[in-house]
Amino acid sequence: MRGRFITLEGIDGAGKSSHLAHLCDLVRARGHEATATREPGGTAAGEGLREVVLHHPMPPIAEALAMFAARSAHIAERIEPALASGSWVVCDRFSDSTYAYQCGGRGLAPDAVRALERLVHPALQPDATFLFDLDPAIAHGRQRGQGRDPDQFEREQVDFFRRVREAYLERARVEPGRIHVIDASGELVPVRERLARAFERAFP
Ligand code: Z5A
Repeated sequence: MRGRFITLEGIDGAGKSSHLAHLCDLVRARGHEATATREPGGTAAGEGLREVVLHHPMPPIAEALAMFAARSAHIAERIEPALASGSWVVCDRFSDSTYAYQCGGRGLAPDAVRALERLVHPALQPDATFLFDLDPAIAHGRQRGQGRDPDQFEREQVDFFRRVREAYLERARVEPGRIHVIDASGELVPVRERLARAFERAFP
């Protein structure tokens, strides 16, 4: 039986990467195989594109094209084969990120991203998306604690992340059945419990 496709979304530092392994455990506890992956990345070409796009500023449409180039390889080489084999795929970011960052954050017209979606994954959408929602000021504080050089997105100002967050929340308002908003404030354990409850709601 075909696996399910789950994506994690949120502004930088909202905590999604911290919960990816736990989400895979929830999937395995149901008796399914879990494949964890991320965007941009997940393939050799995708990881190469990730380096370019995180460290070389370019126009918003070029960023979107690079994200979808990486996504196209990712779908063909990893996501579709895993789903076809029955594995559930848990992916850190997918096309909602492009709407949130390139449209919400950078001002790209959503029609451009819709066109790329139709081209690159006309028949594939996540079965469920968990959106880690957090005040950008708190997320920024968490990231400062990581002690590594920020990439070009992480160097953006709080206003940029407010727009990204609003774009995410707008998508969740439009697609409440797919996008489950998780309050990502507070300690890791309560956030994990909220994620577990949202997982139960998404896959009863
Ligand atoms: N991007 C884009 O523009 N368009 C696209 O289409 C796609 C991506 C796909 C790379 O993504 C960048 O690409 C991203 C958007 C852009 N922007 N940036 N930068 P990424 O997913 O690789 O990078 P990220 O979102 O910045 O990941 P991150 O910094 O790892 O954020 P996170 O996954 O939300 O957070 P985390 O790593 O789980 O946690 C951050 C820190 O907070 C860490 O030290 C944790 O230990 C800590 N943390 C987590 N939860 C808590 C709680 N509850 N309390 C206290 N501390 C916590």
